[in-house]
Amino acid sequence: MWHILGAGSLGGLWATRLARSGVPVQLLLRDAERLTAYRRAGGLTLVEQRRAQRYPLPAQTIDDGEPIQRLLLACKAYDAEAAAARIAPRLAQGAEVILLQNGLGSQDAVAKRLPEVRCILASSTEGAFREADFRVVFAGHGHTWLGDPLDLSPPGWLEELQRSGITHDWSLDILGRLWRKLALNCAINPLTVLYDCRNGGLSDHPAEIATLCAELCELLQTCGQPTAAENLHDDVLRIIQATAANYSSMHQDVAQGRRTEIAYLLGYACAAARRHQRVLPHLDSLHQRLLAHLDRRGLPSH
Ligand code: NAD
Ligand code: KPL
Repeated sequence: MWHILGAGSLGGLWATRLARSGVPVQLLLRDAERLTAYRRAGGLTLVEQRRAQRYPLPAQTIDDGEPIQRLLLACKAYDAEAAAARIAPRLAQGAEVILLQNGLGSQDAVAKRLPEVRCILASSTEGAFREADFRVVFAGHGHTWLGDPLDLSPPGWLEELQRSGITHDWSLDILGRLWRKLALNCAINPLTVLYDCRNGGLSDHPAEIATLCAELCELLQTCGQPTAAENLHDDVLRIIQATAANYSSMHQDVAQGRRTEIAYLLGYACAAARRHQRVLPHLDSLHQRLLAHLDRRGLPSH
């Protein structure tokens, strides 16, 4: 049984695909009010290639008593620690928790809250968004890497992901994967917010991108992640081209007045540089400009 906390975009995408391949899932909703709204909606709807299909998956509140053996934590990075603390009493001996959060920082916070369970970290390039409450649109196929820096042995249930069409690999260097994605997101997302442009609009700012990539590479080396630094600049330019017509996830968050995950991306990068007493002036200035921008829009800085 997969318990899935967070019936949002990625949680919904995982829950519906697991369930339709015959894997038992149970959704965990915030409170009785959300559970009532879910039941009124008649289940979770997944929209794929413009075709909508409703899945009446079983759901309960996060405070229900049933013990949990396998949990997919599918909330935003800024909600992960509080959600973990709330679910902790339900986790069975030897439970596994899969952390789907982007960026870095939330995984350590969750692991500290749950010292008795195995935390498996994930990094995903899949794309999904919520069109309405309990209605998720599968926007872009991608890949998910899973791994556990403390125990390199793959769990037996990866086969269930395969069967469900969740394309994935077990990574022996999941921290390197997460650092690489963080660096890509730091090089692209904040600038798309500040210049209010699609990813392709960054082609007009080659020098700024190059300087940021150089500082991000320096940071990755300093933090013991040299592999994550390899060809970073080339990869950033490739992604800008390949996703030229898209708005970055951070741009979408800001445009829709939603809280961003800045503290787990650029905020985490700048804090890591400070911890290692590295001066990275362009990264720092980008962080300050982004914080000021969010503040002007009344959005939180954490
Ligand atoms: P989302 O906002 O669509 O969904 C999160 C859900 O978690 C929401 O429904 C929210 O109500 C729920 N939640 C939060 N706290 C809860 C609690 N205590 N109890 C019950 N439910 C709770 O977010 P998302 O887009 O699915 O993103 C999740 C993570 O995955 C983020 O870190 C994001 O960066 C990452 N990610 C998302 C995508 C994507 O395409 N959406 C792609 C790659 C990575
Ligand atoms: O992952 C992304 C996002 O929008 O968050 C891209 C644009 C691919 C890289 O930053």
